[in-house]
Amino acid sequence: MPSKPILVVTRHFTDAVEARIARDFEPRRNPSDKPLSADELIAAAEGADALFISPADKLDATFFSRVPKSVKAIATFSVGYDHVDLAAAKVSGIPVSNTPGVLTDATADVAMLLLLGASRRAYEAQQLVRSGQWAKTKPADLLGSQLGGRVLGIYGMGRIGQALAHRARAFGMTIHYNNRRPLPDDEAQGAIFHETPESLLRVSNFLSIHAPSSAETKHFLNRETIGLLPPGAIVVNTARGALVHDEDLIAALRSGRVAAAGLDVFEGEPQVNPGYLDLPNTYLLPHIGSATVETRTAMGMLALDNIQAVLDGKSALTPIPLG
Ligand code: 8YV
Repeated sequence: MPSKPILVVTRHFTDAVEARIARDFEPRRNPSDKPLSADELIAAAEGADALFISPADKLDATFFSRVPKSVKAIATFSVGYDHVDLAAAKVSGIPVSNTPGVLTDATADVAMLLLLGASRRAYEAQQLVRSGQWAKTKPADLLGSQLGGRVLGIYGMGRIGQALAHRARAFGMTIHYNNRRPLPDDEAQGAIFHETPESLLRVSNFLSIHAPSSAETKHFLNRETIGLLPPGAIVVNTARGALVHDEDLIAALRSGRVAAAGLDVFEGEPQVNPGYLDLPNTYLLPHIGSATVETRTAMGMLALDNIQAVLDGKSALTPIPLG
């Protein structure tokens, strides 16, 4: 029987994914489940056929200049690939794949949770219950703002943006969006296209960020763009922290220019700008957008399908476009 391919597995996954890894590969595991250093990843890759990585592994130009020749496939456990240097990946000739599609609903659910959590002051409300102060509340306390009848601006109308639009419509919101291109009518479902982000921001009582992280989108939400939002707007981010200039958003949350923010992602995470932590009008989550058993299993299975396909001499099912 031919030996199984050697697979470097940098994190621990759901039981079903782990069982498939054990069945189909000779795994080289990271016992600690903490992100590996660059040197540890290169050492683990020596003689391996493929790498199963996560966004915590930074595949930069140095990585691709050092990655052992034995490595024929790399799969990241994420739809986002801002941790991969695409130009260097292309030069290396190693196909890199991601996991689009399978985490759309889970992430849109969390965006909806953030819209509700931020608008209904869920953090303050939780604190009140847990601190035993509930009895002291008055009818005018903890008033939030309703979603129905308000405009939700979606910046980046890909799969997740569209899935959020679908949910938000059921809450009575009107959907506006900015995207590189307008969507066909059957995908737009009545959502109103804006040619520019600036035009979108001007009408967005609620803003949800769904664009990928890139040099162009870095700090998209900053003092200037926040200034275009209607006063008292609510901001939600489930995409990447780098799209938000933290100090500018924190200042706007302090002054009330932005009424509340719901954030699942942070620049430099797992570190969080401490300015967010003592603000009552923030609803903060630790990057749980895709964190359901079903979704994390589907992500792992797709990543393994991609690796298997490349090792079998085919294309990955969902390759990252390397240009
Ligand atoms: C992470 C994500 O992959 O898919 C993405 O781009 O950011 C998430 O799904 C997940 O948190 C595991 O690291």
